[in-house]
Amino acid sequence: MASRMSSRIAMLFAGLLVVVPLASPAAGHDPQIGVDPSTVSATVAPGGNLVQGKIVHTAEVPPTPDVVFLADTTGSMGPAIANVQSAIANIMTEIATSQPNARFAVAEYEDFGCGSNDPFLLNQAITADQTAVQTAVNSWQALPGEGCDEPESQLFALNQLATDPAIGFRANSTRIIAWFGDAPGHDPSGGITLPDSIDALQAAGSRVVAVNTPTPGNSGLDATGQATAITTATTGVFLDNVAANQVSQAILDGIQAISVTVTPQVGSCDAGLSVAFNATSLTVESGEDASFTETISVALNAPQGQTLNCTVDWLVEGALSGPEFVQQIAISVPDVTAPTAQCAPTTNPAGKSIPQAGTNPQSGQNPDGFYELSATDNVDPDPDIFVLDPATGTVFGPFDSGTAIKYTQAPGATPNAKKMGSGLSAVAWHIIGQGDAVVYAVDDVGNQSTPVSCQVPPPPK
Ligand SMILES: [Ca+2]
Ligand SMILES: [Ca+2]
Ligand SMILES: [Ca+2]
Repeated sequence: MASRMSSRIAMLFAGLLVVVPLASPAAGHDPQIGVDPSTVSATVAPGGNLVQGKIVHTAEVPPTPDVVFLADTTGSMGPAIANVQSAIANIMTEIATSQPNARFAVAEYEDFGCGSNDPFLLNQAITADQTAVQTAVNSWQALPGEGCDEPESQLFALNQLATDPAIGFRANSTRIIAWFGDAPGHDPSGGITLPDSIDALQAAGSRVVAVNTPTPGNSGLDATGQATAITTATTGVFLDNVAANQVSQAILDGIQAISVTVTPQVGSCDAGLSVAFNATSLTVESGEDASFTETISVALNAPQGQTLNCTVDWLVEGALSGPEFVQQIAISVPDVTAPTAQCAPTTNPAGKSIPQAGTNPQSGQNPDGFYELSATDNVDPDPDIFVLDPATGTVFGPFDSGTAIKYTQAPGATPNAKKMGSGLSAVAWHIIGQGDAVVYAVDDVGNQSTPVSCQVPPPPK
């Protein structure tokens, strides 16, 4: 607002000074950012799942910030402007420490129809050059009489910041307007109403941090509810009744209090693996933690004996801020499927087919059976095959798939196995047992097949 009696204002201002303790720096905030844990390595059976907590530590400042410092530079604003001029370097350091790609711009407003006053002035477009920003902020002047009547032109100024390409916002930045003043705005101002201004700010995706600093004789930034309406509509922050010597701290506090939305985005997952979350997204104050519950599921038909991989990008404000926000999932799916064993009649070493083993003990067939042992498994290319004499419990093996055996059922005999012949084409073993042979296979993780019988006819009469 205007001020023609600066000495009187200064006295009144001094009487209103409130000592506010400096905020302790980032108390309680974990300096680590990113998703925790960032890797998941586990074994989950087909049809199973793994449920675990997932914490996303957000940075103190929203990602890729483009921050515009916007000041009411009319007559009453001198002490607040002086405070910001003295601390702007520290504000930028704090912001850039959290987000090294931060950029800044500087603008001011006074009023329409008030002499040479600027209803809006872009002092410095978006830049990474902090010295240029300091210089621009230093150019702010609150001269006695500037502003004329109490309301000023902030609605017009905010609309300009939302719509003028000259500001230079980056395409994927978090647009933050850090605005401080002591008086409400004309509505309309330069033809811009409060709803016009809000619409433009929303369309631009700008977040407004508003700091109201009381000065004598002024009704405040939010006197007509504009600051509340604008900060609410832009998911910003309103800080009320901030003493002039605390405005810079309030600007920083407000920027660090802007909410951010954290959204898990599942990248490419191997077939059979899926990831779900208890919430599509969560919104927290920047610098705070977003706590999700993650459920990793392995499909019943997932490939066994393999490690399935998946990545999850934890987006903050819709963008991936860095590798700390990428989660890697590696799920080992165990082989839970038993092999299948076969005991197929084969030829004797002379190449002569033997009669099929009969079920009729009186059939008079050959007492010896020639069999090829074989097994197949979903994972193990070479399951172990065992031959069991169920009458005595004697187990022979392991044998490789493709092994040919001669099995003789000899009730009363001592079970034994003798190597015979050589080479895969020959019958490799002669096994004697008291009962019909039973064959089963075991894969390399211990799954055991259903046993199959190799029926041997009793000796002919
Ligand atoms: Ca001025
Ligand atoms: Ca005015
Ligand atoms: Ca298996």
